[in-house]
Amino acid sequence: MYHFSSVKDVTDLKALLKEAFELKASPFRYETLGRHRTMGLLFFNSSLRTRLSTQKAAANLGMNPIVFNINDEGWKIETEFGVVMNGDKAEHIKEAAGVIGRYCDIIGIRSFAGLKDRAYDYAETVLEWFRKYAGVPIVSMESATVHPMQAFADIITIEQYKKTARPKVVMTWAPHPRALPQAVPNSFAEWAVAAGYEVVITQPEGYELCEDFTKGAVIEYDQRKAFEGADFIYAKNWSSYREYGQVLHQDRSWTVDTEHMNWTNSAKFLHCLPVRRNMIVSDAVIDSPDSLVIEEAANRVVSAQTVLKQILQSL
Ligand code: AN0
Ligand code: CP
Repeated sequence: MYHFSSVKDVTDLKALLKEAFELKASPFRYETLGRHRTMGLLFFNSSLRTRLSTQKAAANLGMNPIVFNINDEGWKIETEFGVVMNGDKAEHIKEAAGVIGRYCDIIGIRSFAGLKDRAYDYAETVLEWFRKYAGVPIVSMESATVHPMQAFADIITIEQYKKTARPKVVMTWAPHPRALPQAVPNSFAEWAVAAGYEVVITQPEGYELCEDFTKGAVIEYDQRKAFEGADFIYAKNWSSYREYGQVLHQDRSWTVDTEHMNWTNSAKFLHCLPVRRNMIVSDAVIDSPDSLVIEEAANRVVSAQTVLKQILQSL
């Protein structure tokens, strides 16, 4: 593996999962693999889990992680080409990527969708420029359209708790007061389908995701029907793809509460976090023994470490 942003970058998902469980059991087995290697962790946006888990994963592999909150601590970055830089942006992304590529052997980038220009976001413009100008492997730590480290951790968690070979996994839209990207649901859909699960996506009209990511999943607009027989409920809010970046409504009848969970086959509850309680999910559900959100977050170290190990082995 070299760059990492999609399940398409994985040649054998079953083998990668096996490796993930080996690393979960023995996190320090490869503690010298990354010796004398530097991992750059660039954050254009906020983070708790991604920042801490990826830093820990890199350290477990013997790498030296450098965390850089580029928006708060660096020069303001110009991302347009061919412009006269006479405003407040002192540094161009082309030089920034080139320089960081000289300091780091692998670069992780968090750069959320702007949710204004769909073509710009869906071209993964920032990630592409880093791929082009940094000259080292680039890992998405939630970029404009994908969050692969999260989706891989989600799949690890489902593998850990599933009771049948092919569980029914339901991803449900849930309300949120602000416009959120489609990165998490895009990645979860493509990884869950690739893992071979029965995948159902339920959402109100207007919240359909980009079809490139949902091929192989069933779309069911009736949330109750979707939940029937579910083994896992994966809740997430996202803004509209069609009316790009819009919050079409905040219908609280979609909030996952105990009544919703009673429609399922005693499903486990998943969410990538951070989560807004009593908007996305009721206190009772997230606090119940069926909620896996903390273990899911713990698995972020495992997913990051497995991916970084693969990349290190390809250098
Ligand atoms: C982000 C999102 O929905 O993409 C990050 C989730 C990992 N969430 C928020 O901004 C609340
Ligand atoms: N789930 C996740 O990526 O969390 P952070 O935004 O806190 O990193």
